Amino acid sequence: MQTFDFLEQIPDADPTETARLIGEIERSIAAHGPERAKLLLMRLLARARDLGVELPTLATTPYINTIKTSDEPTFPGDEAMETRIRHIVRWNAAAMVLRANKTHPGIGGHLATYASAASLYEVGFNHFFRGKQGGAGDQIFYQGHNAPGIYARAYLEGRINAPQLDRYRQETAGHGGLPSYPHARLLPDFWEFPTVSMGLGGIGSIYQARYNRYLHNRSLTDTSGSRVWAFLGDGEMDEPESAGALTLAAREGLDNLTWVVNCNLQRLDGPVRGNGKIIQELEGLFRGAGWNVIKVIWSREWDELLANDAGGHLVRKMDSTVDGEFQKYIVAGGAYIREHFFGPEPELGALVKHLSDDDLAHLRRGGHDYRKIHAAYASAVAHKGAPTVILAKTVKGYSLGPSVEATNVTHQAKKLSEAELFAFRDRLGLPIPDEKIPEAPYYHPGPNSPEVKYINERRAALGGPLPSRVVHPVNWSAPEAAVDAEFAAGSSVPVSTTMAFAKLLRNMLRDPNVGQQIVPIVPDEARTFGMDPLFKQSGIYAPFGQRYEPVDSELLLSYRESQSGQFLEEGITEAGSMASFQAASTAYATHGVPTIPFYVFYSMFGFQRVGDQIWQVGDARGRGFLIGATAGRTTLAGEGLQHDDGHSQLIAHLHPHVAAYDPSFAYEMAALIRRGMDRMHGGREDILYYLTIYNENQAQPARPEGAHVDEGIHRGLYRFAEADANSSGPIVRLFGSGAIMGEVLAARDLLRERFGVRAEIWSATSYSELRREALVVERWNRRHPESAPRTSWLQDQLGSGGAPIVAASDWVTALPDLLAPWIDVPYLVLGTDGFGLSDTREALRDFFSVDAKHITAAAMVALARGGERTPAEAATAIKELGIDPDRLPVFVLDR
Ligand SMILES: Cc1ncc(C[n+]2csc(CCOP(=O)(O)OP(=O)(O)O)c2C)c(N)n1
Ligand SMILES: [Mg+2]
Repeated sequence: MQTFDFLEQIPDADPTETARLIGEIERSIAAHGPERAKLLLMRLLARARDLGVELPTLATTPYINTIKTSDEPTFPGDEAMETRIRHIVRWNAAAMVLRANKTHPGIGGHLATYASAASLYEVGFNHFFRGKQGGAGDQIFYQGHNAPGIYARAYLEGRINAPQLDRYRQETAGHGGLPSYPHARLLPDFWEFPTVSMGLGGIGSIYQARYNRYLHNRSLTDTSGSRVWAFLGDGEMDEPESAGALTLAAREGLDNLTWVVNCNLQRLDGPVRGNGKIIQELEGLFRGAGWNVIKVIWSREWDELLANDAGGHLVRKMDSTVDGEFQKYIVAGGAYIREHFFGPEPELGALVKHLSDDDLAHLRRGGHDYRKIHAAYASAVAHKGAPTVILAKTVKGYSLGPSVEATNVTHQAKKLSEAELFAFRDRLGLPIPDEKIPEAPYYHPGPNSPEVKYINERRAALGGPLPSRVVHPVNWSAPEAAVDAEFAAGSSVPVSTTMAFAKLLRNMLRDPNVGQQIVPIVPDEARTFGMDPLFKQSGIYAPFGQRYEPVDSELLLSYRESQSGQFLEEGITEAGSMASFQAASTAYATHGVPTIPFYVFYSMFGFQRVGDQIWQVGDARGRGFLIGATAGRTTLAGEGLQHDDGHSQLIAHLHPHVAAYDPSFAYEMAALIRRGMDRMHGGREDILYYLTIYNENQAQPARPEGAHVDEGIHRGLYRFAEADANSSGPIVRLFGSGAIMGEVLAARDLLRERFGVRAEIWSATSYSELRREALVVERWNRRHPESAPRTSWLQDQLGSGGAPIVAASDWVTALPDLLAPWIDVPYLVLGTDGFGLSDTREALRDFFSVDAKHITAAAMVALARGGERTPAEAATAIKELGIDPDRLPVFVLDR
């Protein structure tokens, strides 16, 4: 309960007047009770607000519709026709799930979610959602489990055929199979925004609306004709990603955003808030965050009852009934409702005396009433200055019959008995012959039927069918040579790859070809990465500009916010940053604008923190660059366990759309970025590049000449330096990457100077890409045992046999081990398995055994295994290098 003690600190100019007013309220409470006082106070609030008094908003309002009946606009459609259409869609949505599960028991699918949401979508499709003819149209995030309903509607429109419906959840046959949920990766002409991982649709939609504004404010395209709609479940609102970015939407005044939360009061296991009221809870949450809230709780059948309830008994009962009871009323039927909802108070009983039990059971929830939904959508679209959420109360499994409707098992229902199917058909009034019912046939009234004509006319008037994903052809010009020419020359002044990246980014932002399309995204770390000078150059995006003079305004490189700012400085939200990344990386399709996001973050807080969103971007067919900065378990010294990343490269390998690279040198990084952009926008590959960059200053060599270098950087491996031809001694091959390349180069010197061993240096830019190609080759060989075996880039570069290999990196040993099946010489891998800890770089590299001396020792052992040195010589080397042979490996410490 809120306390009002603070009031005593505010001076009161007229205590007598205050006392008089309080006395009035006290008298009213004494005479009429607290309910009337509540009403009086709310009336006073409303009047004061009309008179321009700014008052804090009430977090919640009574449990009734926000829009009063007399304010509802006339429903503009043919309601009877739209109801028939909905009935057909309902039937087919259920039929496709039933048929799929009959043919393949256990294949899955959902009946109940769409059954509750059908009207919410129908009103959108018939009256609000704008298609893509003549512009980008609206962006719609469909709640994932509604997919059958969305397919069924496309079937009625003639965009999907019956054989396709029959291949729901049977995708491997190739074209025609329908994915379980909205997956652009799998059905790229249809779905746009992946949503089914709960919460990601919510945060994604907010940043999509925000990105629409960004594109507009930066004059990259006119997005004023687009609205973002997001449909979420009430259970889904528990996800931090659903609720976590609400304030951003309000702060930035995103009135181009409408959410519809389908409040069917149930999630998968049971009630969302059986002991409370989810709609009220969400109302408080959204209003507190600054959203416009519209509750659609009751259908038109309740209007009359509410109007006749002079004593306020009905509202009171609505307010005090918990969701678990509301769910029970649906299951238990009219007599139960009369007894338990209207029964306890005589005034309530009197209100419904004229209604039969059946009538009571048909008092609908507002989310099933076209008129109420339309009024809410119309009001949302007209609302200025803030996003709107519509909290629509519905019944889960609505219309599917008593075994499904509002039961606790409704979410997973995939079957209806024959009797239930007959009843369902009768309820929907569809002319499906009795003998066909057992096979749950699809019903289509024919392409020339009034229903199909109607929906197609409605969609034509609204700009074409939805969902649909269109990739507009864009003219792509690669950056000019000046952008990265300087990196080929190298630098004798030690610089980190992070500094080099900041320089490259600056150059790209100035490039006439791609400069405007680059979208730098940072979660409050630009200074850490040396990117803060770019704030002044490019500006930080701020929809309302800069309303203050920054503290550093005197300085050359000040903090500059601007409406046309290019930087997305997101604040401390990796999830928000990834949502921006998704919007930016898919803008080539959504808006036909090939923006190129560079999301730069602490590598530790990337794949493991927002991995599901990176996966989602893969589904959405995003194109862009993830830059994992401060990478490496030992290179980010001093930060310790929660910061030191030694495994994101391995996680990245598991994301099929991600090409992951660990460049050692600035020229490699520059080449990778150039090639990456070209693949994404020149070659139209829907891929992400993940580059890890480090904060250790190292001398940057010049780029060696040679085709093997050019190609090897991208394939994942090339020989950076040959063994010294002017001396003798056995040869070892050293693989290095990232900052550990510095240790590898130092090991080369140690080996030569102290042990008479010559080393070849190989730059392993991507173990991940090498393995992928090797697997493709291996698969071909496996399937063609009689043909001459093909070889991969890795095999071609290494040849068969030859010098043993030592691979060292700042990553877990499993990363270089990805290549083990294809290496036929001794292959020793050094890495950073285990938790990180804080210390100096030097100490950490000794601790994890990835420094020059450990690489040297491993090289001696590798030579011993290859027979070019004796085991005794290797043991001596270990001793001479000061390595304790019996120290336990890091990853078994403290187990
Ligand atoms: C991140 C994540 N966790 C769990 C699930 C599994 N799941 C799918 S639907 C669902 C319940 C959804 O309830 P609600 O959001 O209320 O949607 P409704 O079907 O009731 O409309 C759950 C837990 C998921 N899809 N994603
Ligand atoms: Mg629900």
